[in-house]
Amino acid sequence: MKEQIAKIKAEALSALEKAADSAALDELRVKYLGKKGELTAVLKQMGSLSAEERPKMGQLVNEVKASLEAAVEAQSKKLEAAALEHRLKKEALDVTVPGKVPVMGHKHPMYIALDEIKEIFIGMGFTVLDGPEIELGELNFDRLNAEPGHPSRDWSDTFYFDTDERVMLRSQTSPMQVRAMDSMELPIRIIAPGRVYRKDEVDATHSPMFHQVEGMVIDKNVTMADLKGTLNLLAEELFGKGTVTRFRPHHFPFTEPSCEMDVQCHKCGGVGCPTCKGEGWIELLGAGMIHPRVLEMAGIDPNEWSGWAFGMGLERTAMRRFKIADLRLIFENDVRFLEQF
Ligand code: 2NM
Repeated sequence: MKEQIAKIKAEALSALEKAADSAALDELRVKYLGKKGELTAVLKQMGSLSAEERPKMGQLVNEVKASLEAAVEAQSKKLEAAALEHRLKKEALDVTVPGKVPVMGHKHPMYIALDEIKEIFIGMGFTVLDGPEIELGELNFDRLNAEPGHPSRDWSDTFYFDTDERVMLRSQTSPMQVRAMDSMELPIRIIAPGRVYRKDEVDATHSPMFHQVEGMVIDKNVTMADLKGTLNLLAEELFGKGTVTRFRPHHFPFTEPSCEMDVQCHKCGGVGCPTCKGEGWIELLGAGMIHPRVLEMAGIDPNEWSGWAFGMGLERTAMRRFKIADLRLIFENDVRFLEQF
């Protein structure tokens, strides 16, 4: 019997040491130490022993049982440690691997130009206004002295929402000037950049949606000299110190007198070249003294207050600023083009 126990012990210890995982280990535990296990089977044979032998053998079995339990415990610890080691290796994170550089977008050239224009006017105390693109015909036309029948009100030029021409896509940002006159305290100095809509076919210089910056000053004793001084400063800030400008008479329904401002071509200095199409001058904006009727309709007394206003196309300004030949490039958002700015 002694030999049988010794054999079980040797066999069990060797098997336990080789258990590859916790399931195999558990199986071995049951096989040797379980209720129906080999040691229990030996204990059941104790009845055949003499009274002196029995306690000795009982003690031996208990010792073997204890050492096997210890071996199970030790192997279990070993397997756990190995599993942890394996997981740590598998889930290791190499923090020294270089990251993927994210592709950074950047400002669209037209918005670079707009931000420059905003900075120039903010520096002179102007407030930047934003407003609705879906506008009332009343604010877009009537309140700006464009009478019924005025060519700009034609259905071939304007996107109306209804047959009585009450609601439309704004064709200029001037309705924001009307909103400013209606809601702000005098004096007023504002600019209103934004999208405007006109029924034009797409080509190198036209788009049914484009961007404008308009601006307005209303104060006491404001004259054409203020208009010229301010817009000359804008031209110099945008195109460089010493930029030469000229003002030509023009007509707008909302200003009187009205003018257009040209910038002398920076390429040829006014001689004429492809950039200015041989003209020597490049048209930059329209402007004028706010028509007394426009002030009156806003409840502003034209005998007490006067003002000037201007409007410029943002795409065309950006095209000039960055020497872009085709308007469509501004809208296509081809990154190969945009990356150049
Ligand atoms: C232009 C040209 C000239 C203009 C006038 C006004 C208002 F509301 F004050 F009367 N806003 N914008 C104006 C004047 C716009 O765009 C070429």
